[in-house]
Amino acid sequence: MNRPSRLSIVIAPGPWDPGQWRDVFLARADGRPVSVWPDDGDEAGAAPYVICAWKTDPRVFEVLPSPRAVFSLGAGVDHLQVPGLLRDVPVARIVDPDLTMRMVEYVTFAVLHLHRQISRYAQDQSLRVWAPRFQTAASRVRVGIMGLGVLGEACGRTLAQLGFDVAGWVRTPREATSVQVFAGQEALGAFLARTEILVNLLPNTPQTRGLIGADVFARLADGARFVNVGRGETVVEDELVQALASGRLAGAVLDVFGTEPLPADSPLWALPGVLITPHVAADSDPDVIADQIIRNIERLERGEALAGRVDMTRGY
Ligand code: NDP
Ligand code: OXD
Repeated sequence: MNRPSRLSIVIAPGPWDPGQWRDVFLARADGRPVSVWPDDGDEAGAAPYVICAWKTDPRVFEVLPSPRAVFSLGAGVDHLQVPGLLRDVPVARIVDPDLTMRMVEYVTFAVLHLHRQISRYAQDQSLRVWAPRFQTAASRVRVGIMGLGVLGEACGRTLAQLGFDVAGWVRTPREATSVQVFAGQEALGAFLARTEILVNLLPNTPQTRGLIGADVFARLADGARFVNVGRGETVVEDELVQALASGRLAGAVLDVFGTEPLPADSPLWALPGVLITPHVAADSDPDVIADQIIRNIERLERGEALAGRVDMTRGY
């Protein structure tokens, strides 16, 4: 492939505001052509071009089949597992301290919300009831994070600093860092048995899809609670509802769902002890994301390796 001196930029922002993304890229494009698909039509990519995408209509990869690279506008790349996107096209994702810190904030909030029994106190307040309850120290609470990648590792470090007893579950064996590490299917049982607050930060891949269901909930420690910030597809939602309704899970903070927006008739909305947020745990800040992608485009133009490159056969 010839090295292009200047790449044009096609943004395919799916459900996100196209105007905002056009503006942030135009402000940094330094004369490179910028277009939005499908708004600017199928001619958008005057070759050579890259595509910057978020949950876009996969047709973009059929009408613009030869991008020099595809950039996810977020950390996840499951939305890029689509027919039409050729296997040999390099794909990169966002790995950024701004996004990581947002996730650390959210997960710390969610674990503290569950640990400090806040939904019970909120309910008491609504009834004007003054009812102090025994509070366990963080050091006596075992948190388990499924997925100790860029985000899970950072969340684990902060929770450990707050005193929680933190472990993580990963695919590939590695040395323990700031937290204890369990690796692979054979270690999953031991990891779950010790876990009182389970945090899901797994990507959505063929191996993780539907992984967290009744069997996982049954193996957690008594009184376990659940935080889902990874992907809804990794959880069997009916079995989550059942585990919460039966008391197997004592509470949950849920940010991601198999179907988003979460349908109005989902039983999850009304379950006591469940806090729901609309996939906002670690929003992408368009200015930060565009800066990072432009730096990657410059790398591509210089013939250098992309930062945040993803192995799409592994799926994350
Ligand atoms: P990384 O790719 O850095 O880390 C993924 C982690 O998951 C790794 O530790 C990996 O293990 C582990 N993993 C993957 N597959 C398996 C498996 N089959 N069994 C066990 N462990 C597995 O991802 P990030 O930390 O950057 O992001 C994680 C996910 O968070 C994203 O994919 C996205 O879905 C979600 N996210 C959600 C947001 C929100 O707002 N709710 C915002 C941003 C991201 P190993 O270390 O062995 O490779
Ligand atoms: C992401 C997300 O993957 O927002 O960045 O979920």
